[in-house]
Amino acid sequence: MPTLSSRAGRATLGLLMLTLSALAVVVASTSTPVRAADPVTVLTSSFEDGTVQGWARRGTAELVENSTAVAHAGTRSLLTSGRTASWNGPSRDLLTTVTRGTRYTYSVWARAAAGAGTVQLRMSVERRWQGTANYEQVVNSTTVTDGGWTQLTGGYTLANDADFFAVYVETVSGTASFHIDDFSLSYLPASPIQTDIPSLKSVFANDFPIGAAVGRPQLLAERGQLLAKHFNSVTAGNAMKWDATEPTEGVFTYTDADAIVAFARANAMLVRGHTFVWHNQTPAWVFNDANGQPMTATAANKTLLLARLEAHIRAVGGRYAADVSAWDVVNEVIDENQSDGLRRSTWYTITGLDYIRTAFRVARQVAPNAKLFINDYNTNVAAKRDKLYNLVAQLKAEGVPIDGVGHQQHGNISWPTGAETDSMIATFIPLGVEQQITEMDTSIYTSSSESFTTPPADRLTSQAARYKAWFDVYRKYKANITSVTFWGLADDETWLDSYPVSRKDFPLLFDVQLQAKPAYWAVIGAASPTASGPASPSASASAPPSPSASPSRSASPSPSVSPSPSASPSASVSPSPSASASPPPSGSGVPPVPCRVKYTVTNQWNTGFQGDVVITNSGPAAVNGWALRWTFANGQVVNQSWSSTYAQSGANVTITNAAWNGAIVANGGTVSFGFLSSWNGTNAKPTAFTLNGNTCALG
Ligand code: 9MR
Repeated sequence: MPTLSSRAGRATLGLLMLTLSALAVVVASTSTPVRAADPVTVLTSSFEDGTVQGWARRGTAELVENSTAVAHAGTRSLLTSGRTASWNGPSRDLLTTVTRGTRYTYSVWARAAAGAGTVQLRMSVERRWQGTANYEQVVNSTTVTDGGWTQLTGGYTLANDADFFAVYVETVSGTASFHIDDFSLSYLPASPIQTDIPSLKSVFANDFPIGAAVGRPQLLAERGQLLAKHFNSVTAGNAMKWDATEPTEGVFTYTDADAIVAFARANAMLVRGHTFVWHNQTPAWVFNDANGQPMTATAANKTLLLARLEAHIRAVGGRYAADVSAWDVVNEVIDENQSDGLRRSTWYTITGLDYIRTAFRVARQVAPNAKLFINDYNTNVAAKRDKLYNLVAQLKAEGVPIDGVGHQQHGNISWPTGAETDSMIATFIPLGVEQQITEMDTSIYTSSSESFTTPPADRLTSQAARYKAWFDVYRKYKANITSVTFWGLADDETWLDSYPVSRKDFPLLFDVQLQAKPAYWAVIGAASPTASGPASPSASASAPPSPSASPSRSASPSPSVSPSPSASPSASVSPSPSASASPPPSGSGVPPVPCRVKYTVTNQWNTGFQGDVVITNSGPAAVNGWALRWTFANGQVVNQSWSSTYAQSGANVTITNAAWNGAIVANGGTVSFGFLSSWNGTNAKPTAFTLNGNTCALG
């Protein structure tokens, strides 16, 4: 693999081709705002010198030659003709050009040869390791004509071991001749991740694990650091699916899944398994009958298909039985447009409901420690939600071992609302199942006709508000929600770049350079430190100053849920009924200690810190509405809190409950909240706390 210095040398040579300024964005950390570097081009092929510049044919028959017939720029291009297979086309060896773990942008201009009309082209890579080849697409099917040039652009990270690596251009079908020109390969130099911001997993430590769906690229270099810093759960985005694990019957491949599980082990992360049964990404052989023909609905085929399903789950589920804490056993089986609510997949048409029953039964046997989920999208849509509810109720009544419902939560900047998300969760509570948010992201688009190469500031502000509305609901229902997972790590790589149309999308909490976005600050309950910059929430956003900004009491944040008057006592609330209902133990002579407070500094950086507080009601009466008070010794000033409302007068801090957590059940019930505060010099923990006027025990 090339060293950094050799890469820098090539970079200098390639600086003429800087065409990706659209990806250069302003980023910031809490301490030092940094400007993203410009992209660096490591290879270009213009063909203007009359040679093929290292390009060669993939097959044995086609002709790859320098051509003066047409040119994208200058007078020459590369023509490929005489092709005998769709996958044979011009190829360029890149093994010593790319660095493993770096995401490159691949760009090439293409044009069908004169008289070839319209063809579909795509750009792919072939990587090999010890004799095994893998093929992946960098740019999906793109329409190209003989009347002009079309650009194919996409991103790819070589993350696996490779002893051969090449890019090539191919037709989707047919053997038309075509030209390519002005190929370029470039990358954005990595920015260091922000190490001085609160980690998501610590902010939500008392609520639920926070996860990200990843592939191998997300385990490496800065992306691996970002993953390990913020997340304590991981989902394999593709690596545990059927096409990845059993591409051929009985032949199992675990290379990428093993790498993800090893990373999770090394970093003490939970693993969500995704997924045993889906109608997509399932190899064709699964649905072929004993004669290799597509199955029809016969008893023999049903037996065969269920046997394959069982064998698959035994192998994959068994391999990861010690590692996977939750499996998406079946994925996307609901179709709300069917009267019975069941998707008419091949699984369904051959086996009816039995594929679901079999999958859960076998999964329980081979992975007895994993929680078993049914996972779906649009579960916030009432019609779909209710069909899913009915199916889960039926399966549970039958004794099918189903533990939970997974809500994918693929949304956009205006949908679904907090209220829709709230009723999505509330609906399933009576079933007594766990609920997990499994694939969350928030597209910046609300229609397929929009396209931005950099995300407009107002979209990022709306996105932040959308995420905040959802997280308010998740926190409210934290007793029912056992995991919250994003479908991706950062905006540099998202499935939404190619769905529903090809365009760049920016749906996650970290930007293309892995820096925290306004959505990140909204989710953790603080304002973006880039508040005056181009990609920040508006100044009127209901958010407090950043952890590094000087605190301003007037910029008091709204808590994650506006407290309702009935459940939110004022800071000057007098002792709660629980105090009077809790007489001192007779004869002890010791004042009652009806509460216990655990105060933890979970993160501390140069000027700020994050505190998490757990209050335990150790008295015999329920608390209904609470105010916790302490005094800071070193001038600390609270500037944000969540799951609560804060007020501070001098050194005296008063935290009151949010609308939804005013009740603390008797004899050991707990509530928790978090806050951000400034500090300077010394940050001693408070030594005394009162709850509704009663002194609490510590720890
Ligand atoms: O993120 C996955 C993407 O890389 C695949 O190309 C895609 C196609 O099948 O599947 C994506 O993941 C899907 C997940 O497995 C199920 N819910 C929808 C997700 C986004 O399409």
